[in-house]
Amino acid sequence: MSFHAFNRAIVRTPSRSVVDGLRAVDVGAPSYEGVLREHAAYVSALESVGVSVETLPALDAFPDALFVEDTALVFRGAAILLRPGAPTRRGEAAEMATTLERNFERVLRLEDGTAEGGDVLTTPRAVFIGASARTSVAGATALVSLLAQIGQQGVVVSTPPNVLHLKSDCSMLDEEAILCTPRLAAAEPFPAFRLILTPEGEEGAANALRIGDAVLLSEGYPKTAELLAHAGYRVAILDTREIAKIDAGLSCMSLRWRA
Ligand code: CIR
Repeated sequence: MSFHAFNRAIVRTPSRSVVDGLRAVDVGAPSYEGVLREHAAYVSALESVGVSVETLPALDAFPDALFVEDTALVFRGAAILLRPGAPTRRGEAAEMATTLERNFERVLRLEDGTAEGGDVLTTPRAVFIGASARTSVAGATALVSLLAQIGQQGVVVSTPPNVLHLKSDCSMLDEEAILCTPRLAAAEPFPAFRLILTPEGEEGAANALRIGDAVLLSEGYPKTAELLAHAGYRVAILDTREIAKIDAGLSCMSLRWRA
């Protein structure tokens, strides 16, 4: 069974408050209707590759709560509830707890430091955790211990400076290959993997999502799309214009696993 053959996912409906979502640079608020549209297309893309999607209700108190990836790590039979580093997002983890308990036999909890799922790249060999402004070294270190309890090897690496999350700059393409920005690749964080580098000016394409036989890629990165198609991947393009205004891409809107 291949590594990306996920068949279950959890997503959360965007709330009207998404217009107040966090952003590093303010290029204007996303439109609520636009975010809803992008989210619906994303869910359809997951379903089209055979994923059964559980949709949680919108949380108006948490503008960024649709980015469920940041609240937890999920594996077959086990999940880890995280502690988001953004103060306005901390409460999102508690909102995910009962859903995890319903879906996983074991649910561990991060108790020290902070960590967001966007900083975690799960691969067949190791789980890479990027220390960042959102994921503290204490959080990353505590996460390594929790991962060991469920038979996973955690490796702490650095998220490049001024980059939101580790996975803003990389994503798994298959068991052996990672799509990666040159600035992250320069630190050689993934020595055992083949890297496909994003072309200059297309760093935003790196937060792609391999799911089933498709690589979901944000619209607006034609060189990356061509590169991946040429390398033999089936590329499915999704519009992320509105969520990109609040620094989001394709991995962040779901928690995915093979049940
Ligand atoms: C944030 O700053 O937390 C949100 N506006 C975007 C989170 C994106 N999360 C992700 O890529 N895992």
